[in-house]
Amino acid sequence: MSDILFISDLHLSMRTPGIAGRFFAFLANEARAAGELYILGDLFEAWPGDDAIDDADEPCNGAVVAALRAFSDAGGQLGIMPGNRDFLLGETFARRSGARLLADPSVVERDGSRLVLAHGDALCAADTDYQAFRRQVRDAAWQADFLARPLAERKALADALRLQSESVKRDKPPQLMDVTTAAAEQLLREQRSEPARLTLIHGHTHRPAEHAHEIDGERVERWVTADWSEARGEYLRWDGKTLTRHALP
Ligand SMILES: [Mn+2]
Repeated sequence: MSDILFISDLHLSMRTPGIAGRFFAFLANEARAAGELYILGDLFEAWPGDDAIDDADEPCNGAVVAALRAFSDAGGQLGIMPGNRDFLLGETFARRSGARLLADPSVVERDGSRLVLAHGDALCAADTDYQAFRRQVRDAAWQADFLARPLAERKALADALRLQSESVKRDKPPQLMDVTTAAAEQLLREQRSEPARLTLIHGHTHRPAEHAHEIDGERVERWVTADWSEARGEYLRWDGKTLTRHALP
């Protein structure tokens, strides 16, 4: 029985070579030894479309796809969920990296357990402005219109959106940008299927923690993955029974 590893929120870009270096080492070592890796959103800081893989101005993108490909070519099972930063990860990216693109939410059933996987942004239900924005950019017509623009224009738009979202975030109360208990419990109720034991794993909030919920009398754990920085990274390991949290220096 192989282990499953979970990471999220690396926010890879040219500006953070330390994170990319740690990720490449993690793929070649811990992830390859485990054999199965799920990336739960925001692997990239921004993703203007799959033609970004070959963008000569962003060599980090192609290097990441090559490292993912090396992992999957070596037999590694790779599932990647788009997050709110890289929601335009598409089939070309999946094919070239050897990854399976995961819907948000997704369920992994293993050893009598149901692991519910989400990025986490959809569960920040109190942030109604953000939820309206999320609906807009997840709309197929909006995405088709956006992807029809030249790459340089898409990159400029993505930069503008990022700067806008960072300035809006500074003005919002922190509790508004967290997962609400109601949204988490609604998702868990929808995904409950007896007798399997249920666990929710998500990222996005950059508030790594373990929370306990009670769903119809059953205790359910919600594990929040950590974001990575230049100084540190982290992954969760599922050994078939329990989750554990591991630091990467
Ligand atoms: Mn996110």
